[in-house]
Amino acid sequence: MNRIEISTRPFDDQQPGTSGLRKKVQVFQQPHYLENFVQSIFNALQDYRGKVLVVGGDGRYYNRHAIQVILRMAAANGFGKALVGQGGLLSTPAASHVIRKHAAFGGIILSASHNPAGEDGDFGIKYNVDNGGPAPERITAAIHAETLRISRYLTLETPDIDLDHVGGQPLGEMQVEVIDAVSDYAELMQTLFDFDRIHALINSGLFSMRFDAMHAITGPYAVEILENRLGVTPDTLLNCAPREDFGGGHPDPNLVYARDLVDIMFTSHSPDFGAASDGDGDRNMILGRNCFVTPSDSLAILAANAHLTPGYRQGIAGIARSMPTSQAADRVAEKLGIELFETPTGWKFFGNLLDAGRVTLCGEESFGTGSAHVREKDGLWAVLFWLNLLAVRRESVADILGSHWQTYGRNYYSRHDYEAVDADGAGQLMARVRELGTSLKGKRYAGREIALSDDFAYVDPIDGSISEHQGLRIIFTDGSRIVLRLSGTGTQGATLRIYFERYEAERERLHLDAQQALTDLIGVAEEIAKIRHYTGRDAPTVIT
Ligand code: G16
Repeated sequence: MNRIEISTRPFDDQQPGTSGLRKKVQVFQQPHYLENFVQSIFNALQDYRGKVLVVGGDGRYYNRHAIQVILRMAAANGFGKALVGQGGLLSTPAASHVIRKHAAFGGIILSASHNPAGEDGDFGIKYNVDNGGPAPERITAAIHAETLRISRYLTLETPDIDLDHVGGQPLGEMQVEVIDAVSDYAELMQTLFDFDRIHALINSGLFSMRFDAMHAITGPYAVEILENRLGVTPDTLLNCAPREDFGGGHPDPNLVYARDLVDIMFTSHSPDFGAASDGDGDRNMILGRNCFVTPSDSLAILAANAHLTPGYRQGIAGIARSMPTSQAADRVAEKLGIELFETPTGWKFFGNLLDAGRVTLCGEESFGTGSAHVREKDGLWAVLFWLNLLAVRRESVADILGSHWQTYGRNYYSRHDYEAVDADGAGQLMARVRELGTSLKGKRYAGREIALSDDFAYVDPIDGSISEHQGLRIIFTDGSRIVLRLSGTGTQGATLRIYFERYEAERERLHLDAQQALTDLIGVAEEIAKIRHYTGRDAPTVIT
């Protein structure tokens, strides 16, 4: 079994984005492209010889090939052991759990999350560190620097290894262990939530639900937990057989891309509870009968009710949310007397706060919610959390949402996405608003006065690192906000995200349509940023 050194040249487009490197499959299929990035990861790391690397992905097209490449390279570079999910499959939260449980050195996760898959779809790769979470910016920057100076990579000349049977096999001097990560993950969930109570609710005859895995990685986990352990009937679970092309769909659990589930949930005979997860299992969408819970509200409700679950009965230390996420959770934190942190978009920014024990729950408007149990957001965890609340409170999702607003008021919230727009136009739009900057302060739009207009920067309270240019904020004196960002996860042109938020405390105004409640702010964003002009679009691609 020969270790070989292959000469290569740098690619200039391997800068990790919000969550690793995401590109079209064809880009990854260029000779040496994947290998360059993997070697650059290893080059950016130190002291990993003989240690354990976790490898797995969301099962999309190119997953199996990439895993064979990575395993050979890990062996050639001196890792002692690789833990691989059976079939090459690991949901992102399960990968995080495996890294932590086995005290691995780190992990390589193959996923482009919610982006479509297949030969013409997207692929992605990211590195997670030993706490189980995405590599912080100092490491992703070092990886990027390595991609720009790489001249050779190391691999082995060996046949493919068997990924489908649990057990160990040697690969050069490295041991490969194929593991059943589904049961590990299910057991972790059982320590956090009251499975007996959820089982009783599900089998009470008074409750019905649907879960949509969108043909992606969560399917096997949902079957094991919801069906085998909690007793839902098989027809409750939709699209639970993972496919390499995710059934041709766009596995992003939101009101547009999870349309089949949304249609089921918005009739007079809908089930009581509906939920979906994304390509790699870290996102979630929560629905009730004729009712959508925004991810921002979901975070606030989980925080306010955490004491009703066994895993969080002792209380939560603090809450972190990304800056564009609504401030609904802030009100809960205030009432509970705990800390609230506002971080840039990207789960990697939660890692230090979780490790330091400063926060227990984290959430993002981008359909991500999670806790200190792993260092990734976790789709099924959020579903089980909601089921636990429903089992204890025995109220409908809409009633839980309504009573939350009665107590805390409502943060009306929406995100408008302009997907795959011309990158130059989007850049010009952002430059325009950035230039307007502080000159907007004191100006009045739609009866509101601008209190602050800036480019969000974050100083990590644990390690002092600074992250700048994390989104343009226009904040009004009444607390309403417009935020503009360019997505760091798209693979085509640019995706412009505009976030709108305003707070309402009047009890009789808590049940308006969100778009109507935000009409003024939507108009102000057009007036300031000239969105139609710069994007060439009349309307957003996706409204959530
Ligand atoms: C990733 C990150 C999230 C982020 C989301 C959207 O999620 O892990 O933290 O909120 O992308 O990022 P952007 O607005 O830059 O597109 P995922 O589920 O795609 O891995």
